[in-house]
Amino acid sequence: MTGPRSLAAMTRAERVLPGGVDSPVRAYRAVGGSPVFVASGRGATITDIDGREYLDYVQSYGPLILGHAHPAVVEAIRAAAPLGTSFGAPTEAEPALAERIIEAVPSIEMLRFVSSGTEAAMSAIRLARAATKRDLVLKFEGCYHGHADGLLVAAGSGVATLSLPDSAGVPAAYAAQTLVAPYNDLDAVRATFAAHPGAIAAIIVEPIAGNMGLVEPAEGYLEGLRALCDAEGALLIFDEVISGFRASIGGAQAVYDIRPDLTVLGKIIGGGLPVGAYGGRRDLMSMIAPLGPVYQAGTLSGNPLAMAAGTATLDALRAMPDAYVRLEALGERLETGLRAAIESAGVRVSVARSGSLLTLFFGLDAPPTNWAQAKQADTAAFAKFHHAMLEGGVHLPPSQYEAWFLSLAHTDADVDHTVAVVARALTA
Ligand code: KE4
Repeated sequence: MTGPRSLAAMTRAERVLPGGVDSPVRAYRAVGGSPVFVASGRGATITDIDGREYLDYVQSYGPLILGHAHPAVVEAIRAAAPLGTSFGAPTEAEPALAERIIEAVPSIEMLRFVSSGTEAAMSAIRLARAATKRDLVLKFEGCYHGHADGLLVAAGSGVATLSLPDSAGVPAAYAAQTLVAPYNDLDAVRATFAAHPGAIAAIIVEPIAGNMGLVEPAEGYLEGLRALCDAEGALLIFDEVISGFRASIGGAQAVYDIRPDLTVLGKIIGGGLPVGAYGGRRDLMSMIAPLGPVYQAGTLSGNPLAMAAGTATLDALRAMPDAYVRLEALGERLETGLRAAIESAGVRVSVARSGSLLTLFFGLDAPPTNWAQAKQADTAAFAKFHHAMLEGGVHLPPSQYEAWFLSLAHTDADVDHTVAVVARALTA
């Protein structure tokens, strides 16, 4: 039950913030009830303003691969702050972080920092359109790339038809520049290119999808996208805002051995502070102002505190040679425990996992491979489960269509405790 201070805080927040929040998912509209307000986080746990502690699998939706308030990250911010919080002038902190990203992700030869994943995706698409002199962009149902107008679109009636706005305020003309196809369906991509020959600037894709719940790419899917882009003269943009530095130190592109033309990053590279980045082939990035004709700018881009937090995060990851072995082991332990709990509860719930990302799909006998399948999930059952987990002291993303995020601060005991709470919540 949400505590009295959180309830009062929500009443206060709703007077001044739409829905009382600064990002819609946080308002619990998908699960009902009123959100807990967080007072603090440390490692794998958060404490709400009523003093209740929770094991946390939201972890800010991905940035906190080290867990909350990691000492190295806090110290980096503490050291940077007294020197000044922002200058509007270059600092060495920017190439310092950029060099670390470029070293880890070979397809990125040059990059530009921005302040969110949305800004990064929006800018990468502008660059792709400039480089190819084409206007159309192909994205996939169930993938999310931030809230830039052209990306808030729903699939048109047919696969190759132009899209419709999926948000108020997006002009039909903007939406029509974006095509939408089902994820994990290469025939649909072929059909889309055939319907729009020479007109598609780029494909943008989450190589490991985390916004319809966790959906992995089918065998050969990413390779197929790469080949089709090469054949059609379109650019391949990997949106690794979630998977970057999470799937491996080189992201999903290293795991699947695919070289995209451009990569979109965010979350982990900022260590919990506002950072996004887009980068890739030097010939493409050299088109970005002030070098070239593609304009993009930002007052707080490359912010020194955010650079410090991101650098500390990547340095901590590099200092742990077994970081990704550990994350995989934690994920496997959690998955194994959840499967056993589901089996003994005799409920229709399927488990999807990729490394430290996991989703339980309620009402589905198998993990979905695309949005059409994912949207069949029993969201009411998920909502009931979410509240039972909260009562049990486990804080999950309040949506069937988000992933759980494990961190290096989670322990085997945390995972085992989570499984025990799940076992009770499934039959609550
Ligand atoms: P931001 O603008 O929120 O930093 O990044 C947008 C974005 C881009 N690409 C991918 C693959 C993303 O997952 C996101 C944002 N992720 C959501 C959670 N799935 C952020 C949570 C929220 O919107 O509050």
